[in-house]
Amino acid sequence: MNKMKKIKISFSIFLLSIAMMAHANAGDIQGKVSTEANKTKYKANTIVFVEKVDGNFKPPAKNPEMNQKNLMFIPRVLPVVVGTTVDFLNSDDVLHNVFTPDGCAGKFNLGSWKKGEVRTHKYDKVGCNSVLLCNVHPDMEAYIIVLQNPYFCVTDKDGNFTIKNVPVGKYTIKVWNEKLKADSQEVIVKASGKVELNFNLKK
Ligand SMILES: [Cu+2]
Repeated sequence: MNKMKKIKISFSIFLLSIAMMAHANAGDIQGKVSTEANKTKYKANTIVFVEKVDGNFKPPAKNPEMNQKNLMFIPRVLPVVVGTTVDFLNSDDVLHNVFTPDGCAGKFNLGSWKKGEVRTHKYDKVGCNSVLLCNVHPDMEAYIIVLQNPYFCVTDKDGNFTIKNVPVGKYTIKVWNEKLKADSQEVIVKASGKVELNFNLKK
């Protein structure tokens, strides 16, 4: 083997090991939330999250949006990393309001505003589960949950969730649902592969 070829091969091995290391430090936590037969509509919009991960996590560069459209808050539930500012957008032709009676979120009332306008609120208390209401439309309701880290997921309509790229370690995984009992399980994320995890939530 000539010298050039040797160098090329060792460089390829070097690149390959870097690629493998990037994947070896984290894994996905994947599973399903199920409920009692008469509560299946609550499988969706369950927040599954890692309670505590070492480190400090910054809020996302772009503020997550809570929309008011067709007389509904969209999304129904919004998990955010502590310190996140949420944009409240009115997409309807009517005036909407946003307020919360919950102390952990500062009992704010942002007033009322028209279509296309955005007002904001910063969520800075980890563990705060607060409701959002509109004083113009009493049926409107949504929830914002403030978490320590960005390793969270909202279940789809069938209760499926995947929390991606969780650093290797031992964690408590918690679930939050607006109508069902909170639950938790311990998991170990290893350097290889996925962790399977299922929850059966009770009223
Ligand atoms: Cu409204």
